[in-house]
Amino acid sequence: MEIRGAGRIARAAAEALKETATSSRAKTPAQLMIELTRSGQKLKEARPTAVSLPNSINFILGGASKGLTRSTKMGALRKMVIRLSDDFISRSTNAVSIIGEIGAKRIVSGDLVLTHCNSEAVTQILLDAKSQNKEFQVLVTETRPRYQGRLTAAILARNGVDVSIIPDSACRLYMHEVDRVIVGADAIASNGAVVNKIGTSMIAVVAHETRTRFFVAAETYKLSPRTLLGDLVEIEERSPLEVVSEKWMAENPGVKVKNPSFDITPPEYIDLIITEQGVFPPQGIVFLMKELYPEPLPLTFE
Ligand code: RUB
Repeated sequence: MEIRGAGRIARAAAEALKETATSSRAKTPAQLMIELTRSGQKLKEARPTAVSLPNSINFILGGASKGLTRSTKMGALRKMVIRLSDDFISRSTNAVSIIGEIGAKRIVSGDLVLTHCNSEAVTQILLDAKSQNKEFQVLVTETRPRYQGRLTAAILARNGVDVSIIPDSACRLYMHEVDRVIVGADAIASNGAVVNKIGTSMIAVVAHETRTRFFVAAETYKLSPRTLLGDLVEIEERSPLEVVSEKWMAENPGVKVKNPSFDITPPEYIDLIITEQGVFPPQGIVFLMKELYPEPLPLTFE
């Protein structure tokens, strides 16, 4: 959790592979590939829900294995991995800024926008809208149990956005005043369902009730190609100590604590998915996914 948010996680994985390639003592390209594959596997296990993580690793290692021939020398392989990592990182940061540009068009002066958790893509949209001198207000949920909403609120306030934090449980009370909800994503399934911070689906249901627009902002490497084959996205379960203290647990030994970190919002509750490739209704995501990932399981690194 020192590195959090699906986009940052993906870029950190790319940095880590670059680091492996740079510092490896492998003597042959084959040894280096084995080492990189092990690093990639370990990185993938770090956060099971953010599909940006395996997508980033597969982009780099898949690219390296495609570019590898019998005559490739160690130095060349190292350089290739470094170049692919840098390429992923710059595509990722570029995608966030394009999403900012596209998404800001959807915000108009006078809007009340609600967001949940802390998403770089959503924050970029709001900051871009602000820099275009649009005057709007933002409600940010606290996002229990780790309060990532405070991060979002602090960034927005520092940039002059009129922002208020509300308890997660106050969403329904305010929803009739909200013009649009914008959230990020950790993974998007082939049917357009969005996996994001726990509580997102509850907000989507409430938005549906009041016919409030519900947008998702996500780079295309959040699309989960494995879901084309019927795989489900794993939901990370975090420590009960994020919810209650160790002391409280000891005093109440009969109480079990559950702490799922993400939930799934079905496509029926989503109006639009904003990506760096344009905006899509959730039902259209499958076509983008097939175009971007023509071979959903192309690698031996899975
Ligand atoms: C963060 C979270 C964010 C998505 C998208 O959860 O759910 O909404 O990761 O973020 P956590 P981004 O804090 O548990 O990692 O747009 O920055 O990729």
